[in-house]
Formats: sequence, structure tokens, C-alpha cells
Amino acid sequence: MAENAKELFDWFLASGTFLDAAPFGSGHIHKTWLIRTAGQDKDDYILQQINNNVFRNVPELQENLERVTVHLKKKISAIPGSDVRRECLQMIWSREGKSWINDNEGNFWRLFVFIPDHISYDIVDSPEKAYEGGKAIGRFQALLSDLPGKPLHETIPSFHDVEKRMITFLETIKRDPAGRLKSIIDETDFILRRTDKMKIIQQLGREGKIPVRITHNDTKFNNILFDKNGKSLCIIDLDTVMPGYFHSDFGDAIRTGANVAAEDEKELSKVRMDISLFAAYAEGYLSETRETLNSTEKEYLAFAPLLLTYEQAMRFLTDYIDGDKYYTIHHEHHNLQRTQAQIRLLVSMEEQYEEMKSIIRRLV
Ligand code: ADP
Ligand code: GN1
Ligand code: MG
Repeated sequence: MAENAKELFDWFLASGTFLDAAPFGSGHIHKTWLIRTAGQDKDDYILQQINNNVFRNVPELQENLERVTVHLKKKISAIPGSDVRRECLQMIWSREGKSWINDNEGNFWRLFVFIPDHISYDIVDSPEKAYEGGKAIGRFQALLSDLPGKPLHETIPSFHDVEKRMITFLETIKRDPAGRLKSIIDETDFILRRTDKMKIIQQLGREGKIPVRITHNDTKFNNILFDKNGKSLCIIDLDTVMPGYFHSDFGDAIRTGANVAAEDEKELSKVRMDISLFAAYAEGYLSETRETLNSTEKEYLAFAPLLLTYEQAMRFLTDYIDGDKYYTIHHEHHNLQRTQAQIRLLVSMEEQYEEMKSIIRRLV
């Protein structure tokens, strides 16, 4: 708990009087609190302690966020009927004129305006929401396509570089620092058997057939906030907005938005990809991006969910072998449980891959 939440809050130029603070949300990276202020008509806020083990260069991270949020605000406010206060993530400046503060223990903090009356989905329960989420991600990518100025910083180097992640996986296996390798032979084998197949998007990128664009890179479905009528409001968690392939965003949204079970479901028989959620998401996404995507990007769109689910299984397993250094965990074997659920999800996608491809062929 941020015992000093009031003190931290007072370092920012926020309006309203601090009332209380409580942990908020289900993100795996930062520590997040909701700060409520006194008075019904005043904004509430999201206070975050930035995870600077994951984001090593906080000034660069925040510079990206400043540029991206300013650009989105400008573009969204030009859309008739838009409500920038609810549709854009808004950061609050500190008294020192920065978008973050550094406390005397070396921790970094930032403050966002809380978007009230939103709903976010760890599990998606209808094709309508999947469609709406797809449209929101497609629109987000389009809005950022003309971001002016220099390229964004790579806030996490090689974030979706699956080949590098494979190397890290192998190195971690070799070190086996937590002595867990003997208990995960099947999972390790599952990952290793697929390494060649999973390099294709990167290979096509190197050949210049898939372009580098500005992407979100963490399109977990709960990073899309919805209003109470099921309309998408705002995309949050902008820390990894940087150069990347559109496939990462499409794939990760399907990984999280078309799985009928939780990302860490213990009962593996419950885990599967729902093809109607996949189709609805793809339809919404392509309604915004059909004109932009080139033919190779379209051809490999159906493969993206398999790749991102594979990558995620490998990331969770790497962290498990490494002794749980990266993701927030809620119990001892949480990262293994997450790995197993992602493996089960990938099997379900592999079983439905032909159908996924024919849906995309129909839609593009
Ligand atoms: P993490 O990288 O740890 O996932 P996020 O930036 O996604 O961190 O924030 C964690 C959670 O906090 C989100 O899933 C969401 O529930 C909530 N959240 C973050 N920013 C806002 C905001 N501006 N308004 C409302 N809720 C927010
Ligand atoms: C993290 O930040 P959050 O919880 O939305 C992670 C994603 C993973 C996801 C798995 C910066 O996302 O890449 O896909 O967990 N974010 C970072 O749940 O590593
Ligand atoms: Mg998040």
C-alpha cells in the first residue's frame, strides 16, 4: 500500500483534495492505486509506481507517453462528438514540470486522470464486445500512424523479438537458477518443438515484406476500457507504444479476447479459443485497417494469435524458470499455471487454424 499516497499526490498539479487510495486493477507490471478525491464533480486519479525493473529508462518511457498522449488528444478532439476526457489517457504534470516524480527511495511515480464508469474485460463474453475491441485497436493504430517527429524510443528492447526470446529461454534453461527445470520437461519440450515455425513474421519483416509501424504492443483485452453501453472508450497502458508489427497487436488481442477462460485458468479443459469471438474481433479490426494492411500482412494475420500465444507461454515459462523476477505473481506456481493455460490455448488455436485462415480470407 502507498502509505504516503497523499504526499505523492500533492507533488502533482492535480485538482481536488485527496480522500483515500486503494490498490486497483489487475495489471502484471506496475503497482497501481485509485486515488479518490473529495467532491462528486472532481476527477479521481490513477497513481502508479512505475516498474523500473521492466522499464529501465523512465525519462524515455515518459517522453514517449507525453508524445503519444498529446497526439491522440489532438486527433481525437478533432473527431465530431468525441469526449477527449474519457477517450484519451491524460497524465498530470508534477510541480517540477515533469510527467513523473522520483521519491527519495529511488522509486518513480506518475499520475493519470481516472476514467470513471468504465468496464474492462479479463474475459470477453460476446462477439459484439470482441468486434468493438477490434475496431478500437484498429482505430488506435490508425490514429498513431502520423505521429510527427523522431521514432519513439524502444522502451523495452526487442520486446516482441521472438528469436531473442528463444535465446533467453535457452540461456535461462541452462542456468536453471531456481532448480525448476526438472518439473517442466513437457512444457519445455512443447516450446522447443515449435521454434522454427514461429520465426516466420520476423523473417518476413527482415525481407521487407512486413513493415515496421507504430503499434501498441500490449493489447491485452483489459487494456481497452469500455463504457456501460458496450462501446469502447479508451486504450490504456501505453508504455510499450513503439515501432513494431501490426501482428503483435492483433495476435495479443485475440490471445486475451477470444479465450473463453482466464489467462491463468487452472482447469485446462476450460481453456479454448472461441472462433466466433475471433471472427468478430477480426471483422472489427479489419473495418479500420483493411485499406492500410499490405497483402503479406493480411496473409499472416491468422497466424499472429498463434505466435503471440506461443511467445506468451514462453515468457511465462522463462520467468518461472528464472524464479519469478518479471511478472507479479499471486502464488508460488502462478507462472507455471499461466504457461500451461497458454499452451492449452495454443493447441486450441492450432486445431482451428484452417478456419481462422478462411475467416481472414473472407474478411480482407
Ligand atoms: P500494467 O502495465 O501493470 O497492466 P496499466 O497501466 O494497465 O498497468 O494499469 C493497471 C490497471 O489500472 C488497468 O488494467 C486499469 O484497470 C487501471 N487503469 C490504468 N489507467 C487508468 C485510467 N486512466 N483510468 C481508469 N483505469 C485505469
Ligand atoms: C503484461 O502490463 P500488462 O499486465 O497489461 C506484459 C505483457 C504481457 C501480459 C501478460 C510490459 O501486461 O507484455 O503480454 O502482462 N507487459 C509488459 O498478461 O511486459
Ligand atoms: Mg495493463
